[in-house]
Order: sequence, then C-alpha cells, then structure tokens
Amino acid sequence: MLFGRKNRKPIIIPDKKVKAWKYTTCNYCSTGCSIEIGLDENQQIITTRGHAEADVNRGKLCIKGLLEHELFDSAGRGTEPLIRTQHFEPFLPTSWQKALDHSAEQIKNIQIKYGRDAFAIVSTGQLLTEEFYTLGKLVRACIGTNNYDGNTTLCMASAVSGYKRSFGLDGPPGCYDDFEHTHCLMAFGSNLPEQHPIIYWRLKEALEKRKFPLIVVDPRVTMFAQFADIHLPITPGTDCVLINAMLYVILDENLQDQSYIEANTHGFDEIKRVVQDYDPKSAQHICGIDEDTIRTVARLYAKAPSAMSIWTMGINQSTHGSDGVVNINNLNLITGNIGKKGGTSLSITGQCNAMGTREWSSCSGLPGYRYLENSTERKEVANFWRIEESFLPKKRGLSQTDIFAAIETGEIKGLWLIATNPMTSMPNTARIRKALEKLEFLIVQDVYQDVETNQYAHVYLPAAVWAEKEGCHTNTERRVNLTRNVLPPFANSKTDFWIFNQMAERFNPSNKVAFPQTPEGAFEEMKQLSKGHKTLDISAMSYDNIEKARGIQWPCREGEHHLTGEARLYTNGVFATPSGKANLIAINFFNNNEQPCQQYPFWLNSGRVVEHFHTRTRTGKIGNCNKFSPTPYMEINPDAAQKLGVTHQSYVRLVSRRGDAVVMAQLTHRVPPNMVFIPFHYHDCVNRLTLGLLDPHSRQPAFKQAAVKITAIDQKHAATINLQRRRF
Ligand SMILES: Nc1nc2c(c(=O)[nH]1)N[C@H]1C(S)=C(S)[C@@H](COP(=O)(O)OP(=O)(O)OC[C@H]3O[C@@H](n4cnc5c(=O)[nH]c(N)nc54)[C@H](O)[C@@H]3O)O[C@H]1N2
Ligand SMILES: Nc1nc2c(c(=O)[nH]1)N[C@H]1C(S)=C(S)[C@@H](COP(=O)(O)OP(=O)(O)OC[C@H]3O[C@@H](n4cnc5c(=O)[nH]c(N)nc54)[C@H](O)[C@@H]3O)O[C@H]1N2
Ligand code: SF4
Ligand SMILES: [Mo]
Repeated sequence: MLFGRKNRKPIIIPDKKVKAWKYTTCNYCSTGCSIEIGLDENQQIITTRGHAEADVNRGKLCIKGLLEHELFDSAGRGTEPLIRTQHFEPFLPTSWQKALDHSAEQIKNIQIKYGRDAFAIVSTGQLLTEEFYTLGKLVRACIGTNNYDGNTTLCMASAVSGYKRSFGLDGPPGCYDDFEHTHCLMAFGSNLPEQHPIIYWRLKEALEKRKFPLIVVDPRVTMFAQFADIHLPITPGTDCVLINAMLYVILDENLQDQSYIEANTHGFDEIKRVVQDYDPKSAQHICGIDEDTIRTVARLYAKAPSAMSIWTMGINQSTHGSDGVVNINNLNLITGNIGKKGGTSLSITGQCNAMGTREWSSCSGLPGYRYLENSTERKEVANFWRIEESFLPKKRGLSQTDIFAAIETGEIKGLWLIATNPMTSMPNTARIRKALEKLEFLIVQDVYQDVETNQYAHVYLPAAVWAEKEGCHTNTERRVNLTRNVLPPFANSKTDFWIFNQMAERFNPSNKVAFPQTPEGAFEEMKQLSKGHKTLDISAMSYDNIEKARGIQWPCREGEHHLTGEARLYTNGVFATPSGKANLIAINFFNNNEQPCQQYPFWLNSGRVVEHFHTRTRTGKIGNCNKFSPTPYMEINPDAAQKLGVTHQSYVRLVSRRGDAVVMAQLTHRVPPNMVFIPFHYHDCVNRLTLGLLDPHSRQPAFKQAAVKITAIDQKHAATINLQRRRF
C-alpha cells in the first residue's frame, strides 16, 4: 500500500549549475565545519555545501552553515566609513583616509591627555587568526595600551583560566575522535545538538556504533538532556558541589586512579580533605541531585575504562566558572582521564575563532600563549617585533568586563570595538548604555552598520566578512582550518586585516615594526613564533597543507605529522607547569548568586537556539533562520504560567532589580516551575535583566543566574514594543 504516493511527483532538487567550489571554514560556531562555496559561470555565489572529506563535518552542515552564503549581501551591511563629532548627531559618510586619520588622532589625543591606558580596545572571537595576530602587534607594539581584551571574556575566559590553573597552560587536551573511544560521557551546561550540531552529530554517530552512557547536567530539559541516559537537572550555579560529591564517593569507595595521581599530579591530600565536607547526603540539598543518583554517576564515571567530560556556558558563565572547570579537571585527573583516547576534559568552544584569539591576539598576554608577566617571553617578542622590551607592560591589563567598569569611573575615555556588540551581549544593558554615552571617543568596526552599539560610535568602520577575506580559524579540538578569499569586500568595506595595517601606519613612525602585507605573511610570522612551543607549535603548517588536509590540529611540529598534527595533549602525563605535574586544586563552594526570593521568585536562565547566532546581526537578516523565532520569547513551565494567568503566546513583562523586558511566553516543560529561560539573541531583552556577577579568576559574568518576577501586560502595547525590535 503506497498511501496515495503513487501519483505524487518526486522531490527534485534543482541543479544549481555550480561551476566551481571554493574552500572555506564556517564563520559561526567553533565546531569548525569545512564549507565549500559554489560559484556559477558568472562567478556569482549560489550555494554552500559541507565538505565530504573534512574530518570535522564529513559533508554535514547545520542550518546556519547551509545558509551562510546569503550573508554577503544581507541587509544592514556597512558600505562606507561614517563619522560624527557628537553623540547622536547624524553620521556622515567619509573616506577611509579621513576615518582612519581622525581615529588615530583621537586615540593619540586621549593617550597624551589621560595616559596610554585611557584608550581601550575590545575585540572578539570572530576574526581570522592572522587578523588577531596583526591587531595584537598593533596594540602591543605600536598603540601601547594595556586595556585590551576580547568578548571571549563573556565566553571562554573561565575555561582558559581553569586550564591554566590545572595544567599550567590554556588549550583543550581532547578532540572529537575521543567520542569513538570513550566509555562514559558527562556533559555540563552544554546544549550540543543546538549549539554545536555537528559535534553532536559526531557524538551520535559514535554512540550508534558503540553504546556508552551519556550523562547531561543542565537545569533545563534541553534537546541534549532528552537524548541522555541520565539527566541531572542541577540547581543553577552548583556544579562544583555535584563534582565534589562525586569525588567524595570516588575516594570513599577507592575508585580513583592512584598510580596516575601519584605519578602526574600535586595536591591530592588537600582535595581529599576538602571533599569530606561534601558527602552526597548533604550535597544533595545544595545541588538538587539526589544522593543515590550522585553515587550512581560517580561510580559509572570512575569505573569506565575511559571517561570524558565536555562543557560549555552552563559552567563558564558563573561566579564559579573557573572553579567549575578546575573541578572538572580534578575529576578527570583523579580518575586518570587526561591525555588518553576517550578520557579527557574537553571545553566546547563558543565562537568560530575564540581559540585563535586565545592563541595569537595578545589580548591577555603576548602571541603564542606567551605571558606578559614572564620577562624571557616579553624579551622574545620584543626582539621579534623590533621594539624596546620596556614598551610592553609587565602584567595584563583590564579584562573586557572591567574595561566597562573603568569607563564608568572615568579611568578609560576612549574605546575601539571590533566585531562585538556589547549593547546587546553584555549584562545589565542600562549600565553599558551609560558607559558608552560617557566615552569621549568610540570606534565601531563591524560588518553591519545597524549593529546596536553603533548608536554610540563617533567613527564607524565597515568590515568585510567571512570569505571576503582569507585566513585561518582554530576550532574546539585545536584544528587550524582555512578560509579562502572567494569574493571582494562588499561595497567600500575593507578586511579587518587591511584596517589594522592602515592603522599601524599611523602609529609606527619610520616603519620600525614590520607588518606583513598579506595574511599568509602574518601566518609565517606566527609559525616562527610558535616553533618549539610545548603545545602550540604550528611550524609545519602551510595554507596549502591545511587545505589539503581539510584542517590540521596543533601541535604540528616541523619534521613530524605534516598533515595531521597531534590529536591529544598531555599523552605522556607531562603538563605545562614548572614541575611537569598537573595541579589538583581543592574547590570550596560559597553561594554568592542572586537567588529567587519572595519579591523575584523565578530563576532567570539564558542562552541560545539553533537557528540564531548571538545578537542576530547575521542570522536576523537571513529569512530562513529568522523565521523560526523572530520574536523575543521565554520558556515558562505551564504550571507556573497557570498560576500567573499567563497563556501560551501571550506577552509578559519581566522585572529584575536592574530593569524590565517584554517577551512572548512559550509554555513548555523544558524548564522547571521556578525558572524561565530566554534566548539572548534579542536586543533590549534578557540583558536588561541580567546582573552578571563576575568570576573572581576569569572575570566572566554569571549570565545564567539572576532573579526575576513576571507580570501580565497589555497585549497590544507589548506587540508594538516587539515589532520595533524585529530585525526583519
Ligand atoms: N545556534 C547557535 N550556536 C552557537 C551560538 C549561537 O549563538 N547560536 N553561539 C556559540 C557560542 S559563542 C557559544 S559560547 C556556545 C554556547 O553553547 P552552550 O553553552 O551549549 O549554549 P547556552 O544555551 O548558552 O547554554 C547551555 C546550557 O547551560 C545551561 N545552564 C544554565 N545554568 C546552568 C548551571 O548552573 N549548570 C549547568 N550545568 N548548566 C546550566 C542552560 O540551561 C543551557 O541549556 O554556542 C556556540 N554555538
Ligand atoms: N544573557 C546572555 N548574554 C550573553 C550570553 C548568554 O548566554 N546569555 N553569551 C555570551 C557569549 S558566550 C558571547 S560569545 C557573547 C557574544 O557577544 P557579541 O560578540 O557581542 O555578539 P555578536 O552578535 O557575535 O557580535 C559580533 C559582531 O561582530 C560582527 N562581525 C562578524 N564578523 C565580523 C568580521 O569579520 N569583522 C568585523 N569587524 N565584524 C564582524 C557581527 O556583525 C556582530 O555585530 O554574548 C554573551 N552574552
Ligand atoms: S555546526 Fe557550527 S561550524 Fe558547523 S555549520 Fe553549524 S554553525 Fe557552522
Ligand atoms: Mo560565546
């Protein structure tokens, strides 16, 4: 029986008449999918496809990658540099020369008047690595401000800080191939199927070949939680307590890998002492996971021949973010699960090139994972760049979150924002707005002219995007991959690489510092600086090798592994600490989050959905992405909604101690009755409510823990507010 299909016409995918495919890497998330862009006979871009021979994605792409070629001529792109002398005066188009001269002059004026560090620079995880390296050289060797950081402070800072504390150096030790070897996977605060769909697909493929337990720790019943064998709906912000209780069980039942601990770590006795306070009986009341489940999960993890942990923002974006990462590392060190196949601590990175900025931008240090605090490394870089060592600061300056606080206090007077949109992405919008209004000079360098932060800019520099440029990204598993230049920059926009080089000419008298004029030239410098590094050695890579291999992992040392690099770090148990041993660091929990109370009875949780990327400057303009969720909304439990008289798809007003927001209610059991979840993609929405307390080590904001109340609202009025916020 064919159920009436007999006479239906088969689906035909029209031949798009692609004449040539060009090699690139996706420019959204850090999965690092290889994408080919299809051109027709007139060299027009008509489609994209996943590269079948790329190990990362093996021909697959998610919705964002599939539609990425629609970006190039999407609405709101910047066409000309713009300039204005006063806040809120109309912008006037200007030439590149005038825009750059004026910007350089203003930066210099501020530095002369208030000191070098009074001008701050905040960049991103979304440029190409060669651009990061060039910006770093411009800032460290020429402009000379120490208040230079990236939006990665909102994103990966806790992972970086945790890796440094445990292993002596940043850099995820594992890779996607670990899924093929592990016997137990625990995911903390990561919604992999939506936020890293192709990594999730790799995991699912491994699970289909060989079943192993999947444990997901998330206060929401996410898509990932629904696919898990065990879901632990943790009380927000208490992952450290859960892990301590697991360690209690592991040590109590002697399930640790004692010989690994003795051979390769420091600090075991202190952990042993501290976790005594976290027996599952008491810990269950703090972390919300019952004691039996804690015991089951601890045994499962410790007894597995190899076990791995992955995590993302549920851990990093917390006042215990860095401690959470350290404790995940503790769990893996104590069970002997670092540097072995299927046994690892793998942070799932956020932005496409958040890794590249960590490695090469000099944001919190110097290029190639070098530290400002280390005089030998300072000297090395100073000699390489041909500057005085004394020009380099001896310790890192303010992080991004502290830069905004320093604008409030008047310490910082000018700011250059590159590929980041703090008006929408930073906590407590009202505070950010006030800070930006206070600036004497603001440069916004972005692909889109309509990016919200541009309202406060004095100069707008229109940037080229993705395959309008050429260079590398590093993905979650330390794989360097290439984007070939496929088309020229849109209108009169310019590549970030070009912009940094032009700016350098204005800060580099008699060209003392050499700036390569091509991205490949910058890559060659990075290779030289990386030679001999303990882990981050890329000296055997070249653009051609990378394209041929569809991405290469570092370390990739001269003379070895030319086309593969190394899949894992610390395989010999030697870490990057002075003693070579990893640090076991005891973590104590203290409860400092804003909590729901009588006045503000709901936890406010926030994050993402699959079809949108961040502040929607890009996906908000792509119809087939935006159509799924064009309106700001929240997930609310039906029982909670009923008590409040809130119906499905009606608008509500949320109020926190910071401000208010209007969203549409989506009734779903995905969230518990005492929590709402709001995707952060919308302007003037969830970040009007968030508090963003900072992690003491990483300075990353706790985006995921705040308290709100919910009130009914006039529906017509609310609909008008929301219409104004639509991108389309
Ligand atoms: N589609 C899409 N993909 C993206 C992005 C995007 O914008 N859109 N952005 C990229 C970037 S930059 C990043 S950083 C990643 C983020 O990737 P993810 O971190 O996976 O995404 P989020 O939705 O921010 O948060 C993940 C989960 O953390 C949970 N969570 C909240 N509080 C806690 C807690 O206290 N403990 C635990 N264990 N979990 C908690 C939330 O309920 C949420 O489901 O995604 C990347 N990929
Ligand atoms: N409440 C809440 N807030 C959050 C989060 C959360 O989970 N909850 N997550 C946080 C996280 S993890 C992150 S990473 C941040 C992201 O926060 P942002 O970085 O501020 O957000 P984006 O929208 O990615 O902004 C990047 C900008 O760069 C532009 N751009 C893209 N490519 C290029 C390029 O090649 N050159 C130039 N010059 N510009 C380019 C884009 O148009 C866009 O305007 O948000 C954080 N904010
Ligand atoms: S999974 Fe990430 S890298 Fe891959 S296509 Fe989707 S957004 Fe791009
Ligand atoms: Mo992120």
